[in-house]
Amino acid sequence: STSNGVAQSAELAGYDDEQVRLMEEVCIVLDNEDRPIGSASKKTCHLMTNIDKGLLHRAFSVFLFDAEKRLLLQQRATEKITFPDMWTNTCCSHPLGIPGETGAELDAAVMGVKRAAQRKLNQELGIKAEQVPLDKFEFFTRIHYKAPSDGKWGEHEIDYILFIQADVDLEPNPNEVRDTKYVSAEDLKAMFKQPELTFTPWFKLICNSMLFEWWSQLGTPALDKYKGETQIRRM
Ligand code: DMA
Ligand code: MN
Repeated sequence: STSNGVAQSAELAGYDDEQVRLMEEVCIVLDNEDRPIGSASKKTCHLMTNIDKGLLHRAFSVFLFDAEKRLLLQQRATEKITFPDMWTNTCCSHPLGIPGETGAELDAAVMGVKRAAQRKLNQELGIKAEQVPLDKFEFFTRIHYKAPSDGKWGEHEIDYILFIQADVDLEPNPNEVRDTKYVSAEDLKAMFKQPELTFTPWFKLICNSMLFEWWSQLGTPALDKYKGETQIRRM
């Protein structure tokens, strides 16, 4: 019942049916400068055998803050094929090779990831599009990073970092999200000290570099200087 037969069923045997189905999504394949050079399935893009040959794709990471400037975290569902059960930022996924989500120039690419972010905030957390309008998302920068998950699967992405401050109603999809939690910066730093909690590699990279500085200036004009960076940060 899969589009590419035996290889797919072998590699994806034993995983959750819905997460296996989502591995057929079409991701945007990039060169090192974030120029789209083709497309490939989510499955193809996340196999370490392909990543080790240099395969790179486009992604986004949303950081959603409430009116009190608390960050919404999610714990990934046990059903996730990559990085299950780990705590991470509000929502991550990929713009797809569908109308509105692709883009070659930076402005168009940013619009594409905002649309993808709105789509996935709904699919993962049940947040209605009206509560996260596209013009409320702020694009900061892009990070290029590579991280193995479990030997077979991993990430190699240019990840667009988006902030949004909005009060939202949550209805988490249990196939995607095991738990959610609003945290202050101090709460998050305390979570990092709890040995039983694990965090995704991209979230740790962003926490260890820009997050706390940006977060401390949320809602002030001083934040503006960090927005819309054109350089890609290699991490
Ligand atoms: C992929 O996230 C994107 C980043 C930035 C790691 P994901 O594994 O949560 O994607 P999806 O929700 O589409 O499975
Ligand atoms: Mn990815």
